[in-house]
This record gives sequence, structure tokens and C-alpha cells, in this order.
Amino acid sequence: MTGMTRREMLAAGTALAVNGLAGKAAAQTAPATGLNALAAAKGMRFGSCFAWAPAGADRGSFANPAYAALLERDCGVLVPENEFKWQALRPDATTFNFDRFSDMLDYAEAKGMAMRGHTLFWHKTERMPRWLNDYDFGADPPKSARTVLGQHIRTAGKYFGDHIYSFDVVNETVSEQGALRESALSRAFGGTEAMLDFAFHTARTAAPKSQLVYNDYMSWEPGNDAFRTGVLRMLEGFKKRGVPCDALGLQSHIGIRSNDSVKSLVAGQERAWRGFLDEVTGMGYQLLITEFDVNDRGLPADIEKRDRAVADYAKAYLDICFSYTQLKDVLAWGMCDKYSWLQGFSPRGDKQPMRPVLYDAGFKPKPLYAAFENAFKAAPGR
Ligand code: 9MR
Repeated sequence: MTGMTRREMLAAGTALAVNGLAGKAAAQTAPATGLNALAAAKGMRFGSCFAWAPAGADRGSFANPAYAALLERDCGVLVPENEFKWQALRPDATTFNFDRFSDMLDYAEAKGMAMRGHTLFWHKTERMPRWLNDYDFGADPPKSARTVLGQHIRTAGKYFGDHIYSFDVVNETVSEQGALRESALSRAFGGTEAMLDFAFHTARTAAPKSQLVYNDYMSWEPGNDAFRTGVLRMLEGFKKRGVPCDALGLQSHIGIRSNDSVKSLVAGQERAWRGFLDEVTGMGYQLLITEFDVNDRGLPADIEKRDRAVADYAKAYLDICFSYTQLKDVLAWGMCDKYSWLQGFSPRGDKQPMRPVLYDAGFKPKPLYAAFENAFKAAPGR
């Protein structure tokens, strides 16, 4: 698509309306500064999600100079928080709208940062566009299901495969009980397994150079045994069937939700988490941390104590994860507390703003930032 404008694209007679494609320059490599420099010294990379917003909006966006300064200081890789999801890209079955995503990619590439694609398919009905949940799969449901999902993955791969080095091909298809979720689309395929295999094979063909990831809300939090077992069974199945999935994305939305001390939480969670990571890497999968943040609901309001516990808990988690040299990319789910999804999704009982990511609402680094610095410094090279 190099040099092809949106108008030329449309004139080229594609069966689908694909908006938002400007000519793209080749990606450059960001000069490593801040956390990304510490990561790079170990063969790793640090990054964050970010958003699209109108110029100057008070958002976690490249268009907010204060937020962009954080991205440019610390990040070598970026991922759109919402703008590459079906709900953002696909107003209906025949239209793609890449306008916002395209702006984000232009920014990332102008700054020499790599881009991840989140996500080619989020298999939760409440996260799928309504038109897809209500879709009429007609007389030959498997065929029309392959057309719908295939068009999406092929279009994203065709236009952005050379620009997105890593795709979350499927996000969250394993339930809390460890079963594969179902939807109208998976039923049309004749089952979730057939749909997952098709998604990864199609992504490999459409974007042969990109890393293909299964992403889920993995972390060391307790009470996840059935869920983790379900993920392991699915990953085993991929290997047996030759499904081209390269890596497991550990979302890593960790949190302290009780009065337990950091020490006792770590002691209770480390063994099972290492056991899980041993199994995943033992099957030959790479790892990424894709959406790191720390929910501080269970911690006292006192900011000094709260930030200390968040940082200590995070450092223990990062040390374990970084000890696996299969893990190279580490992305936070936002750089500044002010814009974290958790402020709205999971407010604290005392109504104090949450402090889940690396910079506070005044754009100052917190102890969590130092925890990342120290974790990268302590990590074995890869
Ligand atoms: O942070 C995202 C929030 O702004 C969106 O409203 C929400 C639904 O699209 O998704 C949030 O990001 C999620 C990510 O896409 C997948 N893993 C869990 C993240 C937090 O819910």
C-alpha cells in the first residue's frame, strides 16, 4: 500500500469499503531512552497502550502533548487501547474504518516506535459488534462464517501486516471455568476450536512476518486454576494441530484486593505462576506482558503506603516473569493514572483515584516506575 492514498485504494475496486489508509513510511527504530533503554540493554522492549483523541484533548493520547512526552520518553512499542477492535473498525459487515488507527500508526512510525495490533478477534459476545452477534449465516453457516472472519483478518493483515509486528489474533476465548467460549460466529463455524484454528492460519497467511499471539487475562492472581488449565489445554491443542500461534500474551492486570501483606501474597502465588509459565514455555511458546497495571482497591488510602505496596507487588511479579527469557516485550496498560480504564471500571470503595500505572496524575513517576527500572536492571539478558 506504500504510496497508495485512500482514494486510490477505493478506486482500485475492493469489494469492501476500506477507509483510513494513507501512504505509510517504513518504520524506524526508536532511540532507546527511559525504560525502553533499560529494557533494550537486556534484549527486551517496554511500551504502553495509547488512545486516539482530537488534538489537545485531556486523554491518554498521542494528541495530548503531556501524554505523548511520556510515550516518547519510555516506549519502544505501542498498542491502541481500543482503536483496532472490531467495535472501532467495523461499523457494519462491509465497511472498515481505519482512520483513527491510521493516525496512531503514523504517530508511532514517525517516532520510530513499533506497533502491536489488539485485537483481530475478541471472543466475548459483549465485545463483538451487534451486527456480528445478529449476523445471518444463511444456508452454509461454516462458509459464511469463514468469509466474515476471514475478510476481517485478511484486510487488517493485507494493509497493516508490514506495520504491525505482533497481533493479538484472538483475545479472551477461555472462560473462568476453563471452557472455550461460544458465540453465534463460533457456532456457525461448527465449534470454537475450528474458529480459532481458522483465525490463526488466516493471520499467518495475511501477515506472514508478524508474531501471532493468543492474549488473555493471565497473571499470578489466585483463584485462576480452572482458567489457567483451560488456557494450557487450548495451547496444547494448537501445538498438536499445527496451529500457528507463536506466543501467549499475559495481560497482567494484577492487583491487591485484600488486606494481605505483599509478602504473603507473593509467597502464596509464586509457585503456581512459575508452574504455569514453565508449562507454556515448555511447549515452545514465547511470552509477552501485554496490559500491565495494578489494581489498588485493597490498599489503604495513604498514598505513600499504597504506592509502596503497588511497587513491591509489581516488582515481585515482574522479576518472576522476566526470569523467562522467552519474554521480550512488556507493555503497560497506560502510562498515567489519570487515564487508566480502572478509574471507571473498578473504583475504590473510598472514592480516591486509583494509582495503577507508572506516572501519577501530575505526570510524575511513582515508585512503580522505579520498580520497572529495577526489574529491567535485574533481568537476565536475552
Ligand atoms: O481499557 C479498555 C477500555 O477502555 C475499554 O472500554 C474496554 C472494552 O473495549 O477494553 C479495555 O481494555 C481491555 C483489553 O482490550 C483486553 N483486556 C482487558 C482490558 C481491560 O478491560
